[in-house]
Amino acid sequence: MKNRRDFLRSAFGLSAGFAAAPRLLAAPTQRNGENMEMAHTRHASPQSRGVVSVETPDVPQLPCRIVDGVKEFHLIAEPVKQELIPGKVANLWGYNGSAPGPTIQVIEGDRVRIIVDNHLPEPTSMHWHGFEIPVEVDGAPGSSQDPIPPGGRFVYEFALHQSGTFFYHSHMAMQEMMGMIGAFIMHPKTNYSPHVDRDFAIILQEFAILPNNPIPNSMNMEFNWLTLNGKSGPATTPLIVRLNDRVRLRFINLGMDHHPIHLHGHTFVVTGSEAGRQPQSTWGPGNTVLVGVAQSRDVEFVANNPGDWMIHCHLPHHMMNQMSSVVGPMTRRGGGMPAGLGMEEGMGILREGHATSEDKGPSLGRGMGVGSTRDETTGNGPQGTQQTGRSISNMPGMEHGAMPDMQDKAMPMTAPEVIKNARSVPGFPQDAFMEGPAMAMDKMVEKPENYGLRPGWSGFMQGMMTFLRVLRPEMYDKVMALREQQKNKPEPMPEMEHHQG
Ligand SMILES: [Cu+2]
Repeated sequence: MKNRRDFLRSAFGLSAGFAAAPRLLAAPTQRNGENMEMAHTRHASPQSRGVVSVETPDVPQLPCRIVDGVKEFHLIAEPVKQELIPGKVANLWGYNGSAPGPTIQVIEGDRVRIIVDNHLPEPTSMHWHGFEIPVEVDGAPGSSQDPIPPGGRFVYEFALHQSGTFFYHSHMAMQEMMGMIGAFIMHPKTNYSPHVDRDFAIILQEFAILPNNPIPNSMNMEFNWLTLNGKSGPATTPLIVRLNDRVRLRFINLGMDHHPIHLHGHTFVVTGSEAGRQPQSTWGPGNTVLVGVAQSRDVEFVANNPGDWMIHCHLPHHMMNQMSSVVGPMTRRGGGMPAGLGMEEGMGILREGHATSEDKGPSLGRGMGVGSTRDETTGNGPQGTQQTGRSISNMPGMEHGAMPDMQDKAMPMTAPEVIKNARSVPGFPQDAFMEGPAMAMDKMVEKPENYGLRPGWSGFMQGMMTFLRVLRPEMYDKVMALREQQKNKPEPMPEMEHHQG
C-alpha cells in the first residue's frame, strides 16, 4: 500500500479525487455519513468511477488493508450499546461497536481475509451467508470449525466469484437475535445495467425489550423494537436522493419475522435476491417487497416524484415503538390486567379460568415477556393521573408547546383530537396516544438529512419507518451542504454519540 489514496483506489476501484479517503482509513467505526463522498461525488460519471459505493445510513463502513493483494478486514464480536431512538439504549451484541455490524464492500474476484476476534462472554462463529466458498471457512460451529472461544480469533480467507447483496452473521442462533449481522456487498466486476446513481443498504432487525429493561429477551416472539440499520423511527436517517436519480435499495432481513417493505410514491422493480442479480426478464413492478428471514432483496427505480416519501415495513406492529399492552380497555383498569402467563407459571399454560374470560387480557399465552404476563402500570400512560401528565411533560425534548400549563393539569400532553366520549367507543384508544403531536421529537433527532421536513413529522414515525427524500437540486444541495458542515464540526450531534461501544 503506497498511500491512502492508492489504497482506496485499489480497494473500491475509485478514480482520484476522493477527499474522504483518509477519514475512511482513520476510524474503523466512523458513521456512514463521514465517508459519503464515495457516493456523493456526483460530478464524475458513474461509469468512469467504476463503483457506486453503497451507503448504509446509521451504520459505519468497515475499512480494509491490502496485504499481499488480499483485502484484509477486522471484525470484533462484542457487546454494544445501541441507541435505538434518543434515550432508548439497548444492550445488543454486534461488531466493532455497532449492531448491525459495519458494512463490508468488495469487488467480485477479490480475495479477502477477515480476522474475527471474539470479545463476547461465550463462543461464537461467523457465517458468510450465501457465499460459495470452501466449507472450512463457512463458519458452521461444530461441523466446519470449532466455535471461536471467548478471547479467541479465527481468520477466514477466501476468494469471491459472486456479486450482489450478501451478509455476514453469527451462526449461533440466539446471538443473531442480539444483533449480530452486517452487510457484505459484492460489487460486480462489470457494472450492472442500467447503472444507478445512488445505492443504499438497509438491515431489518427486531428485538423484544421489556419496558425499563435494556436487554432484549431473545426468547420472546412479540417484538416491540423494530429497526432499520439499528435505528427505529424517527431516529432512522432518511435516504437523500436528487430528483431523477436512479436508486437501488438493498434490504437484508435477519430476525423472526418477514417484512413487507413498502415505498410510497414510486414503482420499483425487484432486481436481486440474496443470491445476486436476477435476469432483467424477471423484473416485475411493485411498491412492496416481501423480505423474508435470511433473504435480501434489491429494488431499483427512478426517483422521479419529488417529496418526502415513506419507506416502511407494512406490518402494523412494525410501525410502532415500545409496543406493550396498553391498547384498549386495559389502559384504564387500575392495577393492570392479567394478560397471559410467564415462564414461571408454566410458559403460558392456563392454570385457572378460561382464555377468553374478561379477566384475561388479549395476549394470553402468546409469548413470554412483553405483553404476556401482566399489563404494567405505566407511568406515562395518557389516561392516568395528574402524576402521569407531569412525568410526560418533563421528558426532555418532548414538544408540548401546545400545553404550556400541563404540569398542573390532570390531562394528557398535547391532547390528540378525540371525541368527548371517546372512552365509550369499544376499542378506543388505538393510535390516539401512540402517534401524533405528543410523540413528536423533531429536535431530538435533528440532523442534516431531516432538514426541511414538515414540523411535527417525527410524531408519526416509529419502528421500521424512514424517508426516501427525493429532493429538487436546490434542496438537495442545501442538505448536502449541511451534512458537510456537520462533518467538520468537532462535536458530534447528540444522537450520534453512540456506536462507540
Ligand atoms: Cu416488519
